[in-house]
Amino acid sequence: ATANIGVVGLAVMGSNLARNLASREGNTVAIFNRTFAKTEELTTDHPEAGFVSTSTYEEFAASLQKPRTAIIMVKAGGPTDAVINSLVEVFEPGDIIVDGGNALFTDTIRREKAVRETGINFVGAGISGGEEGALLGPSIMPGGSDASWVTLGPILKSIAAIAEGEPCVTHIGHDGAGHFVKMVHNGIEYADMQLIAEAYDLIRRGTGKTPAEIADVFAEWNAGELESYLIEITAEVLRQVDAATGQPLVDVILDQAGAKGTGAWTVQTALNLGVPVSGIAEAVFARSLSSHPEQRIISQVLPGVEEELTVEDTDAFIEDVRLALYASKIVAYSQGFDEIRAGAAEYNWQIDLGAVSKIWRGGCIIRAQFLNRIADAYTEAPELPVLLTAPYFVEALGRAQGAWRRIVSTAAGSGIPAPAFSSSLAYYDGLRADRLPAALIQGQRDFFGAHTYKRIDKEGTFHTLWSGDRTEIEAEDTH
Ligand code: NBP
Repeated sequence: ATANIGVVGLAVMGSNLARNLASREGNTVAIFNRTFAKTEELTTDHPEAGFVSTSTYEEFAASLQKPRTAIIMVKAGGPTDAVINSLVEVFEPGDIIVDGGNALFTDTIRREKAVRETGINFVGAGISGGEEGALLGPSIMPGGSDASWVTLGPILKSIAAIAEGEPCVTHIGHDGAGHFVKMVHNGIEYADMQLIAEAYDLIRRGTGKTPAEIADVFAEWNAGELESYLIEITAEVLRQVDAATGQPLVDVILDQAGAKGTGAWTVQTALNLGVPVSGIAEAVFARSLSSHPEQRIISQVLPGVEEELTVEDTDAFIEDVRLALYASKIVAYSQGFDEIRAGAAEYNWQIDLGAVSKIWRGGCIIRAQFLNRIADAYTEAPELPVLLTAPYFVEALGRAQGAWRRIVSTAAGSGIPAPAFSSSLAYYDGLRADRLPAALIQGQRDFFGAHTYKRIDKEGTFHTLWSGDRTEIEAEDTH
């Protein structure tokens, strides 16, 4: 046995992660892939890595020092189960199997339980940062047991991105906690991308600026409070010119957004938990709407507004869009952290929300300056019920709300869809409202289903005899 760590699955993520591991002092990396040709190719292409190439699971296990540690980077779902089953056969109690793929957290909970029964440790670890992150330093969100973390922690810290001197990895919580947090990370990523896209669309349609000119706007924003990887790459994409046509690339890309499912998982899970992640949901739905061309052709018969948006003061409008984007972004992150808080309560995970925001500052797709503010908020008030009520965000929202309202009403008045901007504002106003029309909904529910209601002026549960004499009676609480 010569290797201290192994990687199974050598597609783009696994290869890069294996190379990252091999580049760190003291690591010898055993590699295995179902199709051996890829293992050979990686070994040949990267002699500097000193990989221990293996062609069977038995050989892979024999090459690892005990307790063995192996990271799986294969397609989520059935392939992951197949690899886990093969490793369980050749590993021994005390060994550690890490799934670094994008597993659904409930699968991770199931797998952790099943593997634990064999005495082998199983850790579901969310890894973000795409192929470049895997190679140079991703943000890593491991779940699993405290015992596994003792062994795994130093290895993961050595390969993670570094943000402000700290490695972007922390033990998130037990069993599926890491994959849960990675899922919400991706949900927030969907919202962030949709908000940026809406900002671009409004500026383009409102000011007539070219994509290259709008790239300059984003580059400028990237020097301020919106500084983030997604804003930075937005400028790059907008500046790109298509070699074949000479057009801005963004104008020749088909406007139908794809998705691999983690955004939908975030929303499905939030629905189950009863957490209003409306901004994230709108971002997922906006991608679905875009990818139904048959419905969008039909929609050409739908009447719109007479006049196109024309903006008088371009600079002021762009500043309004920037503030609307910032405020909506605060809402999206607040909703995402709310989902993590609710998930932790539901699944009994002790998740340090401040630590989560810190490990997202580097390596991952949503890395941003702004995450420092979130970390500060949770340091000051770890039990904060809603992130956006932290003093810093209250001030920022107060500063932005005028612009935010102007932009949402401009979009509606001009027939420009801005679903994430609009729903974020509606969420904000929902939280602010002294009274919500939920009272009327309770009345309706009581009318047709005798679902009962509470009163603001006395204890108890009540029902109005709607089909009788409409007097009120005390009732059993049926919600
Ligand atoms: P893929 O998701 O494309 O998976 C390809 C790998 O899975 C290959 O090594 C393939 O082996 C292996 N595999 C399959 Br498919 N079925 C198998 C089976 N039954 N038994 C053993 N191996 C099997 O690779 P990827 O894009 O590198 O992603 C790896 C994981 O990382 C995924 O879970 C993904 O969701 C996650 N992730 C990806 C990114 C990204 O930016 N791509 C970012 C973050 C996380 P073969 O060579 O023999 O076909």
